[in-house]
Amino acid sequence: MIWRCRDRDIDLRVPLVMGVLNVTPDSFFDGGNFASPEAAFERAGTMVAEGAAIIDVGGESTRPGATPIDAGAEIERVVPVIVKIRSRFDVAVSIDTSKCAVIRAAVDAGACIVNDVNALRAPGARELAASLRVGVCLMHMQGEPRTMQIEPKYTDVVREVCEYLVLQRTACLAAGISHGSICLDPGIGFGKAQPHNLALLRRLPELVHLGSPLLLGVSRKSFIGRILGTGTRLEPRLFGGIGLAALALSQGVKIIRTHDVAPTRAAMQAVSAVLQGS
Ligand code: 8Y4
Repeated sequence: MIWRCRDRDIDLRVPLVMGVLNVTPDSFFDGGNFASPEAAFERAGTMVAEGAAIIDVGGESTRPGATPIDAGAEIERVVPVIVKIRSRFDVAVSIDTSKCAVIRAAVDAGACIVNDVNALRAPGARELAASLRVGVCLMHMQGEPRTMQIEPKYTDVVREVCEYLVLQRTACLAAGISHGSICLDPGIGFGKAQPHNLALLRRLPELVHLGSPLLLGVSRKSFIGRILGTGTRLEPRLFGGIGLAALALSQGVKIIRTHDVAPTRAAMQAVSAVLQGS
């Protein structure tokens, strides 16, 4: 299984880590925020050394309650960091954005993947991704970041997430994006209550069955703190997240998006070694 990302063929026969790099002066600190380009670049170097195959660069916070910024400001934040990462490391860079102008600038700077929590629903985004031949990650979200955690509702969350992802994938194919360039993501925590997140993680094979590689982000998310009853403390969330990454991998997920590259990579290598024999 190969993920075609512009000039890069990413081999997904082995599971990969996507390292989170937030280039945001966000006051809601999750340990993944690096305001200056220098600090962000240094953090990227650490994640590459720890075994990240992809660095996910984001210039706008997508968390609940975050305030949006304009494309110009977002470009100013992410482009210098992408250029510097690509000049020093042979690593794939994904751009975490929904905006066409940011996609264009980031790919021009050296990004080869678009990670869009809005699944390329912005006008012209699918056509742009098709013309750039980038890899795309289509993520499910109910509602929009500002209000998505106010009473999320589903009849069957797994069925509805699957239907949404298939619909968005079909629209991408119609716009000219190659099947081999598409990966899917259930969007843990994006318009989901606790039982919804747990159902998605319990029934990942139904998402794997859709036939595109699956990416999953659970790292440091609040639903883990809720499981553990440890509030906002990061360390328990880290350990819980490692367990969930192992669970996800054993169910067929190919890419784990995480703030904690080294421990996630070790857990994945261990799980991967066992799965080799199956
Ligand atoms: C604490 C730590 C509280 C982290 C909230 C968070 C995903 C994603 C995000 C994901 C894909 C986040 C950009 C949310 N999550 N992209 N982005 N999949 N594809 N929240 O799960 O990390 S940001």
